[in-house]
Amino acid sequence: MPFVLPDLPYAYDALEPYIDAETMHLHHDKHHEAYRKKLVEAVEKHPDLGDKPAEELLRDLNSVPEDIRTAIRNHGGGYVSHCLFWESMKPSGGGEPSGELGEAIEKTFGNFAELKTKFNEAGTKHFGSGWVWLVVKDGDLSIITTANQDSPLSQGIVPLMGNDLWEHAYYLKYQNRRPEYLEAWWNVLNWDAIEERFNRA
Ligand code: MN3
Repeated sequence: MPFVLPDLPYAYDALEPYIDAETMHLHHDKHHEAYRKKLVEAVEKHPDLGDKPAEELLRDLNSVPEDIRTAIRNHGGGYVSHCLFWESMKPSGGGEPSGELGEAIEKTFGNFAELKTKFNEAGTKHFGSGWVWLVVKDGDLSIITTANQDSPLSQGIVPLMGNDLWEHAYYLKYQNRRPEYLEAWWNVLNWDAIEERFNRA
């Protein structure tokens, strides 16, 4: 099978109290697994796609055979974005990034607090399911949201970190209080991983 469900890089309850263990189990074991499974089913219809990484398929959706394009967009997007999501968090995370990413945040947003405010606002205002992202777009940092499981990669944009705005990501603990979940998320961010992504971008 070409696409595997990565193990969480920490225990299911490691992000408590910000993200509860039950949500992590459902989110990783059921939701992420469902995207992975449907991505595999789609790709299996076109053996000619070979072992192309999902990221590559998403970057060039127009070259994906039409009969599976929507499936790749939805389930490939879901598969890839969730891989990035788990890696962007860690127990006892949070704080502020330093180094070149820290400097770029100051240059673009003025300061870290402003990045956080703008990111949370964008995530709160986004209607329905989707993601809010910190990305590198045309060489600069930017905050965007995408609908459903659409990946920034399909717009030629490099995602550095993204928070999941689907209710499955927060409803058990936060119910309809999405802003509270968005605020709490900053306590579990793994800035080392995000900085590394920035340095590669
Ligand atoms: Mn999700």
